Amino acid sequence: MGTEVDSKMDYGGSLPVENVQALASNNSDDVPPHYIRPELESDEVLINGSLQIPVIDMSKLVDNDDYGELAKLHSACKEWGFFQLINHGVSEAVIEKMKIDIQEFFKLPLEVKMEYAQLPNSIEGYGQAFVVSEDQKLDWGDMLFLLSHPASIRNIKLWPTNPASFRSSLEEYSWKLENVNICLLQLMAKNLGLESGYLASLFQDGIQGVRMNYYPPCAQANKVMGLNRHSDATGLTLLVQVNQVEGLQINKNGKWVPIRPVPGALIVNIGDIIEIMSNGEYKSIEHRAVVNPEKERLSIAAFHSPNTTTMIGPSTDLVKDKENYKTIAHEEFMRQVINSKLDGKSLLTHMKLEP
Ligand SMILES: O=C(O)CCC(=O)C(=O)O
Repeated sequence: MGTEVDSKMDYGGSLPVENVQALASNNSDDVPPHYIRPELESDEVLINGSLQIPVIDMSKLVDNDDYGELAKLHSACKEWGFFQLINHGVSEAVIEKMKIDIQEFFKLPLEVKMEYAQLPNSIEGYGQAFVVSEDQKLDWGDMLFLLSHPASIRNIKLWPTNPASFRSSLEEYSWKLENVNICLLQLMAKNLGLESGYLASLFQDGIQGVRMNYYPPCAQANKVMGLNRHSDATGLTLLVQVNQVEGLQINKNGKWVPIRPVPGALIVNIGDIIEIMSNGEYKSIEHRAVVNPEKERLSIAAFHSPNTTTMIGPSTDLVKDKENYKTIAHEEFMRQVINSKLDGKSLLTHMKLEP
């Protein structure tokens, strides 16, 4: 495991905010006004289960070069920007160990968790992200965010040693997901008509960050948001829901679709960088996490970005008639992401070239 922090990764941080788990443990029905979002009342949420994202079988894609499954993957990336991946090759044991350890971590007393608190000007560690002003609405959740790949950028002091197996669980989990990411990028490149190694080569020594989310129950669950609507700024995100409590919703044609995780599946979504690189053929989709009135919810999202030397812009092979997005340096792109609040697809709007 790496022990150094690469100063190139210090792109900015978040303002410190109150710990939500501690706030929720007061057992009061009163929720401070800066968590209450009146605009949620008018949101349309589809009945749970009435519409679901596609399920893609990785074993069919890899072993048999199954053209039907490849076509299904292509359409999931174009039409949904989200899918559930089954038979992905990451063993249940690896995922379970990670799930158990992160649950144990969030159960620790606040003062122990605070040993891994975010440092000023960095989003790594225990705390919150994307808080950029004193008067913005806050999310009803805490997180532990760690950079996991490449090993040289890890800030190992922020990797919990309690529970004792946490570091090895995350090490193994993050490697396995890194492999799934590369494999999916090869298949997507093929589907886009690019050379199959094109996207994978940009992400091969790229940055992987793992965000572990803890959403406490909230007496006014329908008025707060665990994680506000956003698209992921990165390439591909691989997400697992840790316990049985659902809460992920994706935006489809202006309506919110609650996701029902298939047991054992990884939930995959296209991030802004893949939307940009595909010149808009694949779409990053807005999603959010809602809160349960009675039960805590946890999730683990692994984000994958290209290596730091990559220019973020459309692949020239996909710019047929029109280039739809600007091209900027990866460092500049990341700086913009980390210093913005989570607000739908606003960052991507800045990257769009005029029609
Ligand atoms: O908790 C979830 O299901 C969603 C998490 C998420 O979107 C994120 O961490 O960016």
